[in-house]
Order: sequence, then C-alpha cells, then structure tokens
Amino acid sequence: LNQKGITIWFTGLSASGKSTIACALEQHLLHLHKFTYRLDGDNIRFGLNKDLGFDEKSRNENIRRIGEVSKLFADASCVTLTAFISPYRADRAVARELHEKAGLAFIEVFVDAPLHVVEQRDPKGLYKKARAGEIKDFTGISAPYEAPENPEVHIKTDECDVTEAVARITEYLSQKGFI
Ligand code: GGZ
Repeated sequence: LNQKGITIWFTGLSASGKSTIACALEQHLLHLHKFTYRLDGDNIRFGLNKDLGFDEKSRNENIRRIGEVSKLFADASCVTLTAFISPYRADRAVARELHEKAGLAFIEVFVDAPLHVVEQRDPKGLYKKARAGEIKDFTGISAPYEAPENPEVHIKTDECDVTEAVARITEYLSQKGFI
C-alpha cells in the first residue's frame, strides 16, 4: 500500500462541479480514515492568494502557488484535493512536474461539462454577467479554458451524478493502490 501523500487535481469550468465532487470525495476519504485536505477558492483565494485577480498572469501565479502548497501537503502524507479552474495546460504541467520530481503522485481529474450546460446552471449568475460584459476575462466566455489531453480521470458531469463521480475516482485510487 502506498503510504505517501498524493494530490488529486480537479480542473474544469466554473460551475462544472469541481467543488461538489471534491467535497463528496473528501467526505468519503474521511470515512476511510484518510488524512485529507481540500484546497479551494475559500481557503486560498481569500487568504494566501488574495492579492491575485483573474488576468492570465494572476491565474498563472495562483496555480503556481497552489501547486507548491499542494506539493507540501502531499509531502506531509496528505491526500490533497485541489479545486480550481486551472485553465492553462502549461500551469497544470508545472504543478504535475513539481509533484513527480518529488516522487509524489499527481492525479488530474477533468471535470468536464459543456459550456452551454454550465451556462444554464449559472448558480451565481456569473456567466450572465460575463456575457453582459460586467465581468472581464471570464473563463469560457472571454478567457480560455485548455482542456486536459490525458487526465487520469475524465468525468462528464452532464452524464454522471456526484456519487458516480466519487466512485469513478475512488476506483482509480484503489486500482493504483493509493487507498
Ligand atoms: C472565472 C471567476 C472569475 C473569472 C470570479 N473567471 O464558480 P465560482 O466563481 O465559485 O468559481 C470561479 C472562481 C475561479 O477561481 P479559480 O481560482 O478556480 O480560477 S483560476 O484557477 O483560473 O485561477 C468563479 C470566480 O472565481 N470567478 N471571476 N474572471 N472565474
């Protein structure tokens, strides 16, 4: 059994379901008595990264810091979950390399939902504001999202509910001997 920490890196559009799935997975891991911690906008963008906005350079720096922090948590034997859009392939690759160079597994989970689906969900009305030009650099509307080419797990949230998504990820984790 692998006793090292790992990072499970969720990526996807706003309202794709990253946080919901990460929360449910965290609950599942806690039931298994795993040492786990979730990094998300609430504990990172309002703390460590409160100096950063959403232009390309800020997102690069946001993801760079999150990559470093998640590596430290994984290094401390934690099953670390990160839930950020992380729209740039190159930034995710840097986070992956950082982990792999330290001998820590990096598991990319693509939370995939088509733009028209997340735009219909629009739980915070952000897509509507972005379409109206009230929010600039909005991912999917006026800023890019570069989908992963080889994610370890690919979840289509318009075809699969939260329970199923958690089951898909835990199946991967147990197959690889991580849990
Ligand atoms: C995308 C934005 C933006 C812009 C504010 N573009 O659905 P939410 O509200 O709760 O999650 C989104 C969150 C994205 O922050 P991340 O740190 O995950 O982004 S990145 O990884 O790209 O750095 C959204 C809100 O912040 N939000 N402005 N312009 N999402």
